[in-house]
Amino acid sequence: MKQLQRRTLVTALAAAPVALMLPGGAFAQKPIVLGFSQIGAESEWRTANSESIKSSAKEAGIELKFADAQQKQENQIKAIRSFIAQKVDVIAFSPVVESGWGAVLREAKAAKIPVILTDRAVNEKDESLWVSFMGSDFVEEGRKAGRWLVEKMKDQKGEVNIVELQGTVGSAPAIDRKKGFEEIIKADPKFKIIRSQTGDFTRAKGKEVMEAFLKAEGKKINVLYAHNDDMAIGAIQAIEEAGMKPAKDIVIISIDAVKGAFEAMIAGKLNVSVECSPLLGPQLMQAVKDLKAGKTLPRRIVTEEGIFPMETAAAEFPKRKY
Ligand code: GYE
Repeated sequence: MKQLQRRTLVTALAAAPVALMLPGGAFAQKPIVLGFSQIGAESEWRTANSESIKSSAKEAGIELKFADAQQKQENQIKAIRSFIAQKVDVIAFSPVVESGWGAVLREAKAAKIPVILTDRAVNEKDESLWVSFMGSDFVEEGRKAGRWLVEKMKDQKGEVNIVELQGTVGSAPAIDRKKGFEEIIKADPKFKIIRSQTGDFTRAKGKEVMEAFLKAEGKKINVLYAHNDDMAIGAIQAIEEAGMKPAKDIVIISIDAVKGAFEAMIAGKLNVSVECSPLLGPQLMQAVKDLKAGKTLPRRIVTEEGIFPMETAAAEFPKRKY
C-alpha cells in the first residue's frame, strides 16, 4: 500500500465510528441500500414474489428496505418518498395501477436515485423516469389463455358463454390479460364474454363475484376466465356451493400457475393455468448491482413462461418452486 493511501486510511480509521469496523479488523463495506415498495399480499403469487425479493437481497448482501402498501397507491407513493428522503441507492417497486406515478418518479429522478419497475408497468410518457422494467408479458399470457380455449372448444357448435374475473382495476395485468385474451377469441363469434367484473386478484372477491355471476347467469355459463389463480380458487368454491362441478360444468382457465392452482388441477377442479413467474428477486438484485457498478440495464427484461393444462399437473407439481 502506498504511503498516501495508508495515511488516508489512518485518518479515516480515526474518524470512523465503531460500527464501521468488523471483528478481525477488516472494514465493513457499506452495503447497497435498496428501497422496495410492494403492492401487498393479495395473492399466492405476491407472497412468493415478496419472499423471492427478501431472500435474494439477503443472499446478495443488499440492505433491503421493504414496504407493504396493502394494495393502496397512496401508500406506495408515501413509501417511495420516504426512500428518497432516506437517500437509498436504488428504488424498485411494483406499481399497483398503471397511472398516477409521474410526480413521485420525477422526485426520485431529481434526487438522482434510479428506479426499477418490477412485475407491473406504468403508463407514463416520460420513459426516462425509470431505468428498467422487469416482468412478464401480460398480453401474451392473455393470448395463451385464449389460444388454449379456442383449441379446447374447436368442435363446439353453439355459443360459448364466458364470464371473466378481472384483476385490480387499472392494473397492468388486468388490462393486458383482458386485451390478449379478447384478441384471440374475437376470431370466432361463438365466443362471448357475457359478464366481466373485478375480483381484485383475491380469493374472497373471486368467490363473491362468481356467486353473483352464477346468480345472474346460472347454467348459461360455459367458461370462467380468471386473471389469476386465487380468484379462480375462490370461484371454484362458489361453483361447488351452487351444486355445479368446476372444470366439468364450467371450464376454468386462470393465470399464475402457483401451487394452489396445481392442487386444484390435480383434484380435477381447474382446467389450465398459464404461468407467470413471481421469482423476480435474483434478477432484481443483479440489476441493482449492475447499476451500482455503472452498467446500463436493458430497458425491458421479460420473464420466460409456459402453460400447464390439468393433464400435466401431477408430473409438474414436484418441480414447482412457488
Ligand atoms: O398475477 C396476481 C397478483 O402483477 C403478475 O398480481 C402480478 C399479478 C399476479 O396479485 O396474482
